[in-house]
Amino acid sequence: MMEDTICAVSTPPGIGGIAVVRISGKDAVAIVDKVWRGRELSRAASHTAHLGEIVEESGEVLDQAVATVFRAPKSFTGEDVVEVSVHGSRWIQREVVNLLVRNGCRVAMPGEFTRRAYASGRMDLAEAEAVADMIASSSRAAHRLAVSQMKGDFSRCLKELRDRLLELASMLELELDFSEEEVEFASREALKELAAQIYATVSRLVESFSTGSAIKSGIPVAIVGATNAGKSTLLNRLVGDNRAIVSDIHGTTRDIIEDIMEIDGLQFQLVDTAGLRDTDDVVESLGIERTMEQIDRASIVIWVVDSTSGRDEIADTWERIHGRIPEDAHLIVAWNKSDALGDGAMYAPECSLHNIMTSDESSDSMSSGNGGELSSSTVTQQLSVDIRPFEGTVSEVHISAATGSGVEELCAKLTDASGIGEWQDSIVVTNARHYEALVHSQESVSRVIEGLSHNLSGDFIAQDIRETIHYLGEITGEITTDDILGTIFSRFCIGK
Ligand SMILES: Nc1nc2c(ncn2[C@@H]2O[C@H](COP(=O)(O)OP(=O)(O)OP(=O)(O)O)[C@@H](O)[C@H]2O)c(=O)[nH]1
Ligand SMILES: [Mg+2]
Repeated sequence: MMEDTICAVSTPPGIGGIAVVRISGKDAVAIVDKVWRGRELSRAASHTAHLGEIVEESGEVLDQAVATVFRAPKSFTGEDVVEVSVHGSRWIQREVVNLLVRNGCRVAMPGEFTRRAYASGRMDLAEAEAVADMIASSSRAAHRLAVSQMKGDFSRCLKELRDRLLELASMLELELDFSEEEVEFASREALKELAAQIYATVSRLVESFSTGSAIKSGIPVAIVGATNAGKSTLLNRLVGDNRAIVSDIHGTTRDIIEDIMEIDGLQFQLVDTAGLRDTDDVVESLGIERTMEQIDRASIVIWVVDSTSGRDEIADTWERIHGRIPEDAHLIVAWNKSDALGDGAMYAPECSLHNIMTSDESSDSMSSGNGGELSSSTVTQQLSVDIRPFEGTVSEVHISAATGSGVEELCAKLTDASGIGEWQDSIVVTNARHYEALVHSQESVSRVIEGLSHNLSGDFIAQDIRETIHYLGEITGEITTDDILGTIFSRFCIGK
């Protein structure tokens, strides 16, 4: 396959000012020269650009173009590469590719340029996949992750892990060679410590995936609450557009309404939902079911509460949602309509999380040994409905979706809840294939640790270490089958 010289349009399909046709392979320069009128490219130095004409066999000029020459191995693919910039008409693009094919090129398969870059050792598999991620990235944060991975930060970290595992394995294997003499080259304690360090690093990478994948595809945020709480008003305010219908009729929104918002380069997928209440209306009930599904899959739930509503209403909504919020999700309680509360009382007495979320038992336990909690528990005692407490991460904010007051603070809370801060400057795993391999390596490292603490024989432990090395190698492509490579690169588009 690598004998072929391949070509494809590398710019997106459609009409543009210019289009770039990329040619890679050992005959790249010679083939372009056959259709090129201008300075002979085979005599041009690497990394130089030349103005000329693309000429058909009949002598007819197809287009004026610029050809940039990159010589092996200092090119994207590691092979000789020519990038020809032509005018962006669809017809020109197609004819140039046809002309190149008639002169000895083969049309590239999806991802084939990147696959060649991988095969020639220009980049490892994780870096190659980062190229695809970067092409697909739609927010600054996703782009930043892809760039860091493409530069090889992740691969370096994996290489370091691999080296340490090899060190561990070689110490154990050395012992096996001298097993007759019962020597211990490495103290078990030192080995255990090394294994624990490796486990910690792998675990952190595994843990980073939920943030990584959220950043890559946008963080799912469900906006939920009772009817008329102001959810749609809030959605419109956040996306700066009249996206959803707002009215003072209860049950205005009956389906989910999605939109995207970016804060500091981080993308959030906002979903406005049907308000929660008992209803006989079939369509509204279906809408409410969808609301519940959105809560299930949210990383962040914004519970919009109408601060002017009664405590029982608020408690009723809490009863409906609190069991559905995923354990690792963040709940932000947005006390809305703060503008309608009047000057005297800043907030209605209901407007406190403690008031809403504590049951009698928990407020008892909270108030024990803490005199400051006394007043809250007094309030709780006045409550007629028993509300269960929430174990997850909660914060609250007072807003007016109508005037915009407090919304900036809400956005800051969204950024906090995204978890991005914790991962600043650390390596974040964004790829499901890498995640899977890391989970496998985590499992085998934990067996190594177990083996060491149970004083298992060295060859058992060495076996688990080799398995860990294998899984890590899968990520960077040191250990990969053609099948895996085929699947990975087929996801790229043609020309990449
Ligand atoms: N004073 C005041 N009114 C608000 C505020 N936010 C929303 N409203 C009003 O509350 C009413 C309901 O607003 P919506 O945004 O439609 O409420 P919703 O939660 O989407 O309601 P459903 O779609 O029925 O579940 C409308 O009349 C809004 O103008 C606010 O911050 N202050
Ligand atoms: Mg609505």
